[in-house]
Amino acid sequence: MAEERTFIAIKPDGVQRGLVGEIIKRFEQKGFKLVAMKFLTASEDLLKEHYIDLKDRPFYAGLCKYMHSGPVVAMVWEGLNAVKTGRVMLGETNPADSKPGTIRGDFCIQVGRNIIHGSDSVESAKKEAALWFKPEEMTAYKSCAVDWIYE
Ligand code: IDP
Ligand code: MG
Repeated sequence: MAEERTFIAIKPDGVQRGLVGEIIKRFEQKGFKLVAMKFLTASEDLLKEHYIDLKDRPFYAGLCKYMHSGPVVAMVWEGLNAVKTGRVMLGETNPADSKPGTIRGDFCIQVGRNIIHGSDSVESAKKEAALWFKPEEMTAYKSCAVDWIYE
């Protein structure tokens, strides 16, 4: 159970606004384990595939363009309920509905510039991690804090 993984990406606006450290800090401090991370400007093909479920939405093209407009920080984080808890830490899709204390609630205003992505299910987390990372880019190590985070 503590091995559940979620795919998190700091979007180009989060990078440009200097929020990379703040966002990584929140996942580290929560107790989640960093499994994989890279900094890249994602190709349009990768982004179209990443958001393929939204291909019929009117904002799909603009979303892919926004995500391609600069570098992103792609990450895989691991821990108990990492997917669901990750989504709680992000806040609602629309920052206007996100509570203070969440990443979107604290740092952004509009849905089209909501600074961070997080997988919405264990299944999509697996798909997304495999899309963004090669198997050899996923690390394997034991966190020294694990026995102090889990009972
Ligand atoms: P999520 O990121 O919270 O999972 P999704 O519905 O999967 O939300 O949408 C993916 C992304 O598409 C959102 O994070 C946001 O960047 C963008 N998006 C969603 N709805 C709109 C919209 O109405 N206008 C513009 N962009 C949107
Ligand atoms: Mg989504």
